[in-house]
Amino acid sequence: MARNLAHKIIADHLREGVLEPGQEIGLGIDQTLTQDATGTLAALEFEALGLDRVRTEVSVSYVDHNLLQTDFKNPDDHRFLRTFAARFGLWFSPPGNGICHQLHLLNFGRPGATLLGSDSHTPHCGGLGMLAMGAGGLDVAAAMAGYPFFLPCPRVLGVRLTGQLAEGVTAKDVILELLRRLSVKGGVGLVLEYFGPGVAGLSVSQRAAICNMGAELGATASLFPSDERTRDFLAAQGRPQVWRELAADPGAEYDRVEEIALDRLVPLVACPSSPDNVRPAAELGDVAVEQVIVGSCGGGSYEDLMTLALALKGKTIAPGVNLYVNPGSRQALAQLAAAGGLQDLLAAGASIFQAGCLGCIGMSQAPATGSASLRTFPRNFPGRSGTRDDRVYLAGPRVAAATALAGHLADPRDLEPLPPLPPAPDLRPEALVPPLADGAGVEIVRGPNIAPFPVLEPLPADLTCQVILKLGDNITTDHIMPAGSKILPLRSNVPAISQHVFAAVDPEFAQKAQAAAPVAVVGGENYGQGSSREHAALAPRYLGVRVKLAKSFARIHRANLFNFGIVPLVFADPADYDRLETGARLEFPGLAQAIAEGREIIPCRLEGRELGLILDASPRERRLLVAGGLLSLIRGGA
Ligand code: MIC
Ligand code: SF4
Repeated sequence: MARNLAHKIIADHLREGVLEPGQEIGLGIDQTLTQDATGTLAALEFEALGLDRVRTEVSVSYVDHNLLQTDFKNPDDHRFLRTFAARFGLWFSPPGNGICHQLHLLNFGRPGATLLGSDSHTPHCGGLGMLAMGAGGLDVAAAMAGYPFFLPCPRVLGVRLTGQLAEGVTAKDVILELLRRLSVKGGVGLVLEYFGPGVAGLSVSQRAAICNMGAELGATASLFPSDERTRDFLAAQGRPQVWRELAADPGAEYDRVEEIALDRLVPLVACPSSPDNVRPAAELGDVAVEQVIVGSCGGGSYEDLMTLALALKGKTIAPGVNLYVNPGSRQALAQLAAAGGLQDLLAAGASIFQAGCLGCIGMSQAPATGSASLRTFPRNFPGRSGTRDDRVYLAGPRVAAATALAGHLADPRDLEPLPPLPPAPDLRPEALVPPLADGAGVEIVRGPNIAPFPVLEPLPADLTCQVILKLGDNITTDHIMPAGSKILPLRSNVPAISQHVFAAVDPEFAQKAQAAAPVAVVGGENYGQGSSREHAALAPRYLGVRVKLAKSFARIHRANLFNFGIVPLVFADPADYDRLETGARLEFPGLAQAIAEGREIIPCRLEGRELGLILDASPRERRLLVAGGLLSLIRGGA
């Protein structure tokens, strides 16, 4: 049978289950990545598994998110991660090297391999033809320990590309076009596999930028074939030996196919405050912009930075605009400098920052009150920039350049065409620390910022809980567990960070939950979209949230809920969502037994009436819930 590439890679790595969409499968994981904001918990979780060394081909611990060192917390965590990596056989990437996804693509990714990362943009490496997926830290810790990664076997959406990108249009416009068509929940349960004659015209870096924001569609992964462009990219990175040609079999079938004619795309912009609120740049010219930032994992490659530099060469940015450049990697910055672009950016009025996530996760670079900010980042969820009521627009580097020059949102096709990009200079200055042959003697240094992992009790036989918060559709993990420069440093301290759960939605949430525990939260469609942060499950669980009811859940958050023993239930009758109000008391008689017995409808009473609530869970996921979470299950010897 002719197979698509996604199913070929899955079949090659299948350790448990059968390749049937929707069924739970266990995949062998070749490589893992963690970053500092999710990595400290993942490290503590790995330690709890009791192994002496990681059991993967490559595991890398990157420091890229928590770069501000305003007190001891972030540097303590970085030292912990450095010594943890040395102890357990991981590569370590110190602060300043760049963003995990950019670095992994350049230095470790290989076609045909699987990669699991504790960051939702891990699918970036799909640009190299690898099956790269985001997950919670606990799943990544388990993969580091050699356990399979469990997920519902995805369906495959083929995206057939034809033609070539027109002048002024960038790779970002390809994924913004898909977001416009499919919405932030349009990719749930899917791998997006790109194919067709348009693929050959895209560089690996452009392909990766497209795969990166597949996360915004809720997709499990995004994937390009591995071809001559992939071979040339790997050769330029000094890694020609890892290349192999990979593509779908001729005539391979997809569950559905979207067609994109690259030559017909126009420059696009995602408007506040959702990545799928997409409109053509040409229609937005009246929006004044005070801040433009070029950078991030999905917009800070050498090609992105050099595109900006070419567009600004010999010009200066509009008065009143702040233009910030956040290189995705140290390599990109070095190449930009060697190719002459850095000089052009400085002369145009840009400020150059260190390589890292920075303003993308509210680690500095917050916009001024009431102002609009245009960024080449993957996300613009409300308040994520650090400024309340922010107005963040997302676009590619050409729109960013045109906007910085005009002082308002602008269409780059109104400027003169750009010359071709100079090839990337052969520079690889990354300061990556390789694993030790034997780390047994290394002392792991823990600062006071690292609190012991909380003990999570098993599920009680019967449960009564009060609904203390009701929310709408597309609630993000940024709503549930906000990030930013003040809260991110608490990622290694669950009791402390839990006090900020839902802080921007209901500042009293933590107190209410602790006072009324056990409690429930109600949401609409696509609950928990966005980041992989497991804190969005663990911290509410710590406060006493035992049940979440929603119309549907986003993939990574759903898995994190199981991992930390919160029961994710879906309304059988969507009208029950409307009937349920804050303050309602839900009774779940015999809950643990109903879950253990594999019942799909979970008995629940609301004021004497039965509510139809569905638990769509595998036998493995049911065991997690009953035990109170994965660590409790493992500690209990299961
Ligand atoms: C994000 O872009 O939202 C983050 C910050 O990179 C998160 C990870 C985190 O919360 O630490 C993600 O994408 O998973
Ligand atoms: Fe970092 Fe932003 Fe990418 Fe998340 S989306 S990894 S915060 S650059």
